[in-house]
Amino acid sequence: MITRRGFVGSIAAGAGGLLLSGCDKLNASPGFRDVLRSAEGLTLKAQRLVTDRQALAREYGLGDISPVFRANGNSMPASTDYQRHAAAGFADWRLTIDGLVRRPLSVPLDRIRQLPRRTQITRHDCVEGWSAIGRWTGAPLSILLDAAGLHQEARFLVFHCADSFGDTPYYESIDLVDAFHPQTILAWGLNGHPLPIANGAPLRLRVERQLGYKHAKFVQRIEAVADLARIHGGKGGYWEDSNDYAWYAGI
Ligand SMILES: Nc1nc2c(c(=O)[nH]1)N[C@H]1C(S)=C(S)[C@@H](COP(=O)(O)O)O[C@H]1N2
Ligand SMILES: [Mo]
Repeated sequence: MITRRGFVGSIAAGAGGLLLSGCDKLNASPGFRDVLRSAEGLTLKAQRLVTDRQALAREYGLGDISPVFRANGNSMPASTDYQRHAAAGFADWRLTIDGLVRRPLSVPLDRIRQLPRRTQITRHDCVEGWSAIGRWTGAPLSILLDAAGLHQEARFLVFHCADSFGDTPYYESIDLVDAFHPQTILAWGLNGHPLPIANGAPLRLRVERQLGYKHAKFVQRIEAVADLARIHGGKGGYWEDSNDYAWYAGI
């Protein structure tokens, strides 16, 4: 469900006071229409695959929420920069959106919280064999992408995170079908509270049609790219590069 709180104003200083149209119908967003247009040349079979991928993940009721949403992987980034932000309640945290975009953005966390929000109760499935149901609230990623304006060549989004395993930062990537999926949000709330650090504060990706490791926590930068070859090991994500996990982890 999308609810609109207050006005939808200019999104970021970096964009010189860009105004959002504030469309409640995300399917009408220019970015999403680009994705569909690019599907026009596809065969019927390929079109069906794209259509399947636009289906919604199941949403649950309030009574289904897990008493504890377990934290997995890194639960506290080690960087002093991150810990300084955490100590300050992320008051000066900004999300960078750059790469193949017309208007690179540096968006204050507050602005992201003021955008139209979406709340969804979904089940998270980790490959390690556990699941949990949580109520996520955040900004639809499509709104931010439309504000940044993807270049025609952009085909993937890379999420650069604030945490690392050893010397390697965590990163993940998705294609534009998932990027503009209505349930794909940058979540800042879990179960009615600010997103806990262990679950990826201040912003974490929810990409509900895919397995847990695709849901990047501690997101600080989103980079639009034409291909994944030059991103770290070239397979599109930390686990993909280090342990050969599948890049597309659909459920
Ligand atoms: N930045 C970052 N994102 C991450 C991870 C991580 O270690 N670092 N772990 C992944 C894995 S394997 C899972 S199952 C989920 C866990 O999310 P949770 O801690 O909210 O349960 O986050 C994913 N995203
Ligand atoms: Mo996981």
